[in-house]
Amino acid sequence: MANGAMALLINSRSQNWLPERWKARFEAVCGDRPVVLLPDARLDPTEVHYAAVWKPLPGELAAFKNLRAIFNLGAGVDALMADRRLPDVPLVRIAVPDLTSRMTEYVVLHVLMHHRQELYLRQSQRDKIWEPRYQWPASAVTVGIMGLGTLGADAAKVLARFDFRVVGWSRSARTLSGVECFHGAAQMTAFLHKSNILVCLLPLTDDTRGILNRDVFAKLDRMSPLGAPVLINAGRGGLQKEDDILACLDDGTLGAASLDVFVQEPPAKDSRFWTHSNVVLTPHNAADTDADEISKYIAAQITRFEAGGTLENVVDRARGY
Ligand code: NDP
Ligand code: OXD
Repeated sequence: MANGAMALLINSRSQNWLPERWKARFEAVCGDRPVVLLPDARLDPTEVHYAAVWKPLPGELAAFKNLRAIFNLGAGVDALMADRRLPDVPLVRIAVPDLTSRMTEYVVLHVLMHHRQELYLRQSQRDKIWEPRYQWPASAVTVGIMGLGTLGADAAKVLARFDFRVVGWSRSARTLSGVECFHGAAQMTAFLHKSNILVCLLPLTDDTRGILNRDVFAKLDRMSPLGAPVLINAGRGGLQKEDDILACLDDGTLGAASLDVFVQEPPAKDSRFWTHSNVVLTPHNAADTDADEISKYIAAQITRFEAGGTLENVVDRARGY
């Protein structure tokens, strides 16, 4: 093949993905580069130069000896980082305005849901009770965002525009207008002490696994009109200690939680996350990836790369994100 092929590997167990639609979108933007949806027994693996993947099986990419780059069809690369046989070529993650806006919608929706007492109001409606509680201004509540990367920084900016007080926490020092920024382990407690609603948009790495635990929840500020703090996690399930979340909801350390991600997805049918009155559960769709936007993003990266330019949003494998 003159133009090395693009292999599309989408784990068919992933819900909400239509592999044929992705193939059609890639074909529309890849010019004369063949786009092959795997598995395809006719494909010679040595002809593949690029792979666009979502949760391939561990070791599956090792078959492609002439790969030049791997494009993850999502922002989080934890599943790929766990593959010990991942080819040593640039690994690119998704960072596009479309995905960022979707995540910001999710964060704003859930912050407002808790701030505007929607859990109480919906229950009141079901019980036919007309008992409004005082509605405090956004400026009385501090939203703490863990992870000030592509997604966290945008959510922080939009929440600040709503007049929430916004604080953020990252690995390295960041500066964001309207956001009080903290970084590193040494500043984590100071960050937590200020946060009433804790939003987690961290990647899952060796450093962040299990970071959402009782010790962290106990340090959140309880002095806002919300009373008990609220957790919103749209990062990854592996970031959270799920028994701690349930126990903290039960004993009032946490007032409520919005969870989009879980250690096991979907959670077991008998998991209390399905039925807990203070949990808002969504099925890992805070920010879906859009085939149109992402195929264009990847095709543009390949064109630039083949013209001698650099790939953008390449994962730093030592950091794990
Ligand atoms: P980025 O890589 O742009 O940002 C990651 C942020 O986390 C950075 O600010 C980084 O710090 C910070 N961080 C990483 N490790 C640590 C640490 N040990 N301590 C403190 N801060 C840390 O990622 P994105 O914003 O694009 O995405 C974040 C995550 O969101 C993804 O990894 C994915 O898991 C999840 N996601 C979930 C989706 C869903 O639908 N639920 C959809 C899309 C993404 P620094 O700035 O110093 O590098
Ligand atoms: C992602 C996701 O990482 O969908 O993009 O979770």
